[in-house]
Amino acid sequence: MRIYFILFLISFFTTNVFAKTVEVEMWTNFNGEKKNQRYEPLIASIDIGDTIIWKSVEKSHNVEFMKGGVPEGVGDFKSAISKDAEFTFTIPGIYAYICSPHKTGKMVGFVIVGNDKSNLENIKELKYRGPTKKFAAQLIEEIENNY
Ligand SMILES: [Cu+2]
Repeated sequence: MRIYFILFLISFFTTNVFAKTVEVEMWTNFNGEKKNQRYEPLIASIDIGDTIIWKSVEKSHNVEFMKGGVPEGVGDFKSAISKDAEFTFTIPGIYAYICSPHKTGKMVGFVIVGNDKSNLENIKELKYRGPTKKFAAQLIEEIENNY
């Protein structure tokens, strides 16, 4: 009996048995506003082991991790346009992602995994282009102050 309890404890601490799935929506006309393309929520704070599903609520969007915008050890991720996308986050830190067709059009989002903001400086120094630059700066300020 005791061995089962020990095995249970080991599995409990090596996998997140409470792992959950969080939805982030991809919008073209968010809130009924024309060309208000964005992710909702813009910032998602999740636990290690959780999965995000990006829902293609309106077409022509995807998810692409920014180069240098993820914690060390995380590989590239780029999803198909107009399709739901899914990623399970096993490495803590901040993830910056963009929509490939709208990376200069303010379509940027962030995921914070395991309350770990240790790569915040890297996230600040990424090359955000066009109007995305100002928008990303606002979101990063919010991450810095409120997460
Ligand atoms: Cu887009």
